[in-house]
Amino acid sequence: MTMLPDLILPDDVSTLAARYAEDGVVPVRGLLRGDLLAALIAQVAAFRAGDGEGADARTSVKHLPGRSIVRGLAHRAGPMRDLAENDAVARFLAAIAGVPSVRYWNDLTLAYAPAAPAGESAWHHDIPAFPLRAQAMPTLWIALSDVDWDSSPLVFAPGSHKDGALYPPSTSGEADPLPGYSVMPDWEARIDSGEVERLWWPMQPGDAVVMHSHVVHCTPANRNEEHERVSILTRWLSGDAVWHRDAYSTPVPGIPERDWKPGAPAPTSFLT
Ligand SMILES: O=C(O)CCC(=O)C(=O)O
Repeated sequence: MTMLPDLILPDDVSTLAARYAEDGVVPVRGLLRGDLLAALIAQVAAFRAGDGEGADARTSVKHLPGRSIVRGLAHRAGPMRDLAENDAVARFLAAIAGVPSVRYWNDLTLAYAPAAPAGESAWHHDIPAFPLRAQAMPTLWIALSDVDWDSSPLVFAPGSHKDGALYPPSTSGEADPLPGYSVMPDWEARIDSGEVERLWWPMQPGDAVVMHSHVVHCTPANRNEEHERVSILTRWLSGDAVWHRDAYSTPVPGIPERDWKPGAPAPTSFLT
């Protein structure tokens, strides 16, 4: 196992696990610090500064209005890979998700440009885009910059994971979802009526949340004029994971569709 001395995993996992089960998301303050945090920030900055020079099928950068997305940094040697391969992180996430084990399968880094009117991410949950299904598919989200209400906080509808409903991706624009999917509720109306809470946290670099694959969330555009809002997301799977395919599934970068056979077991490692 790679030793990561600047990774601080809380001892009180059962309290975090209970909150994850109830809300579908739980904050973990000060997960990363010191040299590891600095190295991750530097790895993201270096890849972006080269504008993805040396990008390949697994590791790439894409610029959208108001935000940039780096995919698959864990496929390069460096701190993102150390995190993805770290046994203690995997055990921690498995304990929160209530399964015997999880393994890394995907990562992305998001940078919301300062004072960008575009770039928000509408209410959605992540599961429809995943080409995999498993008992547990937690995401470990880590802030690499300060986050406050004006700088693209991650906002949750707590408990929205509980009924197992599936909603189409916010980008699908479909009034008629696929069979098995429900029309996305109006979460703002539910929040305004008091039926659902608007849950978010100000963050410092190194603070994290663990989020359930079904919990509904959104990210407002970055209104802060001074600084970007940067986060990394690593995604994890329990041992029972199988491939899945429908019209909303998106591929895992670098894995050709011929290797993506619905119902077949997922690879034991996505970091080859
Ligand atoms: O704003 C973020 O960091 C996460 C955005 C998001 O919801 C997603 O990529 O699924």
